[in-house]
Parts: sequence; structure tokens; C-alpha cells
Amino acid sequence: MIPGTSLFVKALKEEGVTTLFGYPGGYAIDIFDELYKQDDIEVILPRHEQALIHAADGYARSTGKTGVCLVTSGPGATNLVTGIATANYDSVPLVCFTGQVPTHLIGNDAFQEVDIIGITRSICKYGVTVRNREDLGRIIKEAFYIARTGKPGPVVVDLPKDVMLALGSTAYPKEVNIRSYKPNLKVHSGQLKKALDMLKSAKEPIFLAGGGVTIARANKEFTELAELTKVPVITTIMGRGAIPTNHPLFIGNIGMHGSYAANQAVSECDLLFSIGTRFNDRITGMLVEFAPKAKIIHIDIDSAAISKNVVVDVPIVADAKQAVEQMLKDAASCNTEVWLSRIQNWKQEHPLSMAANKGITPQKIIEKINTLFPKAIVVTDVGQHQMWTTQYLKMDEGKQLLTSGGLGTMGYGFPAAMGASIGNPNTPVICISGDGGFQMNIQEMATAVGQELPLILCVFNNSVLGMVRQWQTLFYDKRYASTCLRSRKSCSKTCKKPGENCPPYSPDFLKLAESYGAYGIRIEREEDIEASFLYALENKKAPTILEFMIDSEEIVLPMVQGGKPLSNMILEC
Ligand SMILES: Cc1ncc(C[n+]2csc(CCOP(=O)(O)OP(=O)(O)O)c2C)c(N)n1
Repeated sequence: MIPGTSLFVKALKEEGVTTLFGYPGGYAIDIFDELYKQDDIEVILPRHEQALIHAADGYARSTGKTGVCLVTSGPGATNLVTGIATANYDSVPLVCFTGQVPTHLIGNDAFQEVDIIGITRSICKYGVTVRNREDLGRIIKEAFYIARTGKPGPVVVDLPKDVMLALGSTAYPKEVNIRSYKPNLKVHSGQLKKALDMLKSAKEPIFLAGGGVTIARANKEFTELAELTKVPVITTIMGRGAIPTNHPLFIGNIGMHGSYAANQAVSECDLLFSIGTRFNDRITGMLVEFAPKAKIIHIDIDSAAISKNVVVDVPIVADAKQAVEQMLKDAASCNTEVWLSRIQNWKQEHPLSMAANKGITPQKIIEKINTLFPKAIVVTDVGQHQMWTTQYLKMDEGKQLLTSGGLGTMGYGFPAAMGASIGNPNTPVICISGDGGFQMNIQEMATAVGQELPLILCVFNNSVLGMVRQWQTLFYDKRYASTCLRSRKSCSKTCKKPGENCPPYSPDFLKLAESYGAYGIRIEREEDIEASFLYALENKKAPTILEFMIDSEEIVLPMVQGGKPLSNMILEC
């Protein structure tokens, strides 16, 4: 007989967990005490539970393992909520353990009691409170299984204190058998054949690769399929890298900030063959105008994602990798020469680029990353800098891009980069964030310094909440409501642009880095971009903040206004 806490540690070991992201409290202290007694699982202590779960998420996305969180009840648990939703929409496998008040107090408004299972029901793959000690092993086993199989996602396991202290069996199950959960693994070969026949007879086909391709780690096979069929490829943000971005068949990203050629190709194609995307509104624009001439084939692991937003002609429920591997056996080359040259013309008419002669531009910074870092994990926060990264970052097998695509969570980037670096100690990890989002989890400087992580933290400082300001510029007649980060009480409400007479920027990121025991430099001239990265590379045992001073007027283009058709792109302003 052993207490629940001991079985918990045993379970983690059997699941192959070597790193856990945890923050203690009264209703988790016994579990931490048990973890303290062993050496096989490293416990990382971020400074805020929201950052903790983003770190576990970055760890999971970058390693392909399941991320594990352990927090206390009440506020510890509620601080996870944003991270659970973030992981849910990007299909990231996480198991989140939350401490809970003893079972006899549940429902009594006890100190630090929240119904975390009720709160997270709509944003996690599965959630359960363990009410009996004898169920503990089975539930943990099931949690890991559910998180990583089928469409991966976050699972919440709520652990009441008395259950964790109760004595019970030492056994941890070897297998799971959940009657109501049987992820579909087989590919329907009849449907696949139908899809390939349609592809063969199409004149203007395209592949649309979403995050499902990268999650299934099917990039190599998918690229082979594109090459075999000669079908051009567009990607969503989450699918970027499904085919190397310098590949002649790659057209670009689609959607609100997709490339002209990619959005045009979707609008003109006669067959859209999509794999692993749920046709989020950010990529479809106005639904009735989406791919208006095309028959649509959709492969997705989640049957609920098929025909939810876009009604498809051929639905196929399957894991992306298995489906692609099977297609590689039967697919044939298509006659796409004329179509490819049309696409090429669109690319030349409106290439992705920013005005060249303005000192430091986001494009120039990202291009430096392209040349200096053949191998790297690049993590972004959310905003304009994220869109520029997804436009200009070159992706091949040396690169990984982690970004909050589905929920668009500001504050994600820095902690996720931390998790990625912990999981990949020998790979450079570069975080690109805005000055707004970076401040949302800035306290993690302490964790990154404590963990001796050589993170390169690029802050694109434009003094504003750039992405929202961009909308105000384009669609709100320049009424800059609550987007200036330099604004003080005494400032004029109608001020249009941060400038020389503004109050100083707060915080001073360089002093901040110093105060945490990290490094920091400010970059104001284009010539210094390269040297700044080389400087950061020298700092092997602590993070470096590279504060790039960006013009607040920079706009991400092209842009399709929300709800407008993809063919209706704003190309300049
Ligand atoms: C948690 C959260 N709050 C608000 C938003 C809405 N939002 C999206 S982008 C953005 C501005 C981001 O500004 P910054 O971090 O400075 O990056 P920039 O756009 O300037 O590159 C805001 C407020 C969000 N996505 N997430």
C-alpha cells in the first residue's frame, strides 16, 4: 500500500515524464514533497501559472512529448485556463494536474476551491476529478492516453488532497480501454482513391496544409507527395513548414495576412485538397466566397472538423501522416504546368515584401534570422510581429515555428520559448514578441535566468499594440483608442503617433534585463542587426533581450479585412 502521491510519481515515470512544470500550494504540497524525494523528474518553477502552462506547451510542441503541469487548487488552477484554451485550439498534448480541496469539502465554497473541471469543460479534451484512491492510476493512465492520441489536446486531472494522501494499490495499469474513446486510426482507402482520382483530373489543383500535417510530423512525406503530384502548396500559419518555404511548389500562406499569390490561388483553383486544417475564419475570409470554383477534399483526424465551416465534397477522417503515406503509394503526376506559371505570375506581380529603405524593418530582422540560424526553434507571441514572422521566416527541416495560432494568446511567446529551450538544450531558441505581449509574462525573466537558458528574446518595440493599432489605422479613421504603450495620464487623447516628445518608454528593457541578471541591448540601426544576434549567441548561460526599435507606423500587408473575401486584399496603404 502506498499513498496517492507515491503512485502519482510512479505513474509519471512510467509515462516517461522527465520534466514537469509546477507551482506549489496547500493542495499540491504533498505531491511536491513526493517529487522532492526522487531525482528522475526535473521540476521547473515558472513564476506564474499562466506562463507555466505555456512553457509546458512549448516543451510539448517542440519535443513531440506530452507536457505536464502541476499546480495547486483555486487560483493556481484558474491561472491555467488561458493556457488550456491555447493548447486546445492548437492541438497540443498536455496533462494538467490541479490540486483540489479534500473531497468532503468539494462544493462547500472551501478556501481555494474552484470547480476547475466545470470551468475548463469547453476548452479541454477531457477533464476529471479523482474521487477515489483506487481510480487514481487508471485515470492518470487514461489522461496521458487521451492527451496524445487522436487529435492531441489538453487534459485536466483534478486531485483532491485526501485522495492523494490515502493509501492504496501500488499498481499502475499497462493499458487503457476506454469504451467511449476510440480514436480513428484507419484510413478509408476508397475515399482516398476517390480523392486521388479527382486530383488527377483537376486542371488547377492546390494542396492546403494545416497544422495537422506538422503535428503528425508528416512534413517530409507531404513534400514528397507534392513533388510526386506536382501540385502547388499553400499553408496556414500552423502548417507553415509542411513543405520547405523555398520549395518551388510552395506558394505562401493563405488568409488574413496570406500572400497575394496564395489567396489568389485559393480563389481560382478548381480543386482544393486540404489536410489537417479546420478552416478557421482567419483563413477563409467570407465563407460563401471561399474557393468558389473548387471541389474540396478534406483530410482531418477530427471528424467534427470536417464540413463544420466549409462544406466539403470528399471527407476523409484520418491521421495526416498515415493518409499521406498511403497516397504516396497510389498518387500520380498531374499536368499542372500552365497553372503553375499562372501562380508564378501572381507571385511576381505582388511579391511579399516591405518598403526597403526605412532603417530597421521587421523583414530585415527576420531575414537575418534566416541567414544566421539554419537550425533553430522560433517562437512568436501574438500581433504584427507574429504575422511578419509567419510571412518571412524561411522554414525547412532545420526550423520549427511555435505560435499561438488558434487562440492568438498574447503572452504565449516568451514562456513557450522557455519550454522549448528546456526540451531542446542544444538548439538555439529565438522568441519574437511585441513590446505589449512580452510584458504579459515578463516575470519569466527570473525563471529563464534561473534555468540558465540562452534564449534570444527579440522584442519588436514599436511603442504600441501594433496589430490593434493597424486596424485603427485602416478601419477606425486613426482613432487610436488604448493602443499607445507610452501614453501617460497627461497625454492628449487625440495624439496620433509616438514621437520624440513623448514620455520615456516604460519599462526600460535593458535595465530590466540587468535587474534579472540577463543581458540586453537596444538596436536602432540596420547595420547593427547582425552584430546583435552574434552578441546574443555569446551569452550561453542567460537570456539576451534584443530590443529592436521599430516604426509604429509599420503595417502588415497584404491584409484581408475580417469577413471579406480572400480575393479582396489590401495590398498597400
Ligand atoms: C491576451 C490577449 N489580449 C489581447 C489580445 C488582442 N491583441 C491581439 S494583437 C494585439 C497587439 C499586440 O501588440 P504587441 O505585443 O506590442 O505586438 P505588435 O502587434 O506591436 O507586434 C492585441 C492587443 C490578444 N490577442 N491576446
